[in-house]
Amino acid sequence: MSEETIFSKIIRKEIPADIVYQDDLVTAFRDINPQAPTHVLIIPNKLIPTAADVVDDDEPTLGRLFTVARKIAQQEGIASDGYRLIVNVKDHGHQEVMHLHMHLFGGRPLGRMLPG
Ligand code: DGP
Repeated sequence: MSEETIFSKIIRKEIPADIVYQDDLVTAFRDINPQAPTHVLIIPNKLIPTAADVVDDDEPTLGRLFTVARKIAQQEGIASDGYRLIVNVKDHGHQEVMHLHMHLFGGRPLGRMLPG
């Protein structure tokens, strides 16, 4: 059994967050520490700790992350200029919250993917 994080409380609206989208499979909210003019986290409602823990049955949920990312990018007005989707995984990926999440960054040129 995986341990819940603060993201489960955000999904259940037990703590405040700027939720921009929610449906039966995923929730999206603005990052508390934005790294770009648009910085939204899109997460499965089901607790999947990391991308290394996904199973075949998660495919509809994982696909939903991408369709919701596209919709939010359109809502935010960043779809035509482009944006970046990132999923950090475990220690070397610098994942801090152990509830799988897709970062959606946009609103300015984002540079190369990795430094150096
Ligand atoms: P990562 O390093 O990929 O695990 O990113 C975790 C992100 O989650 C980080 O950018 C900050 C964000 N975050 C952490 N706690 C909260 C919170 O309580 N509320 C919101 N909105 N974002 C949070």
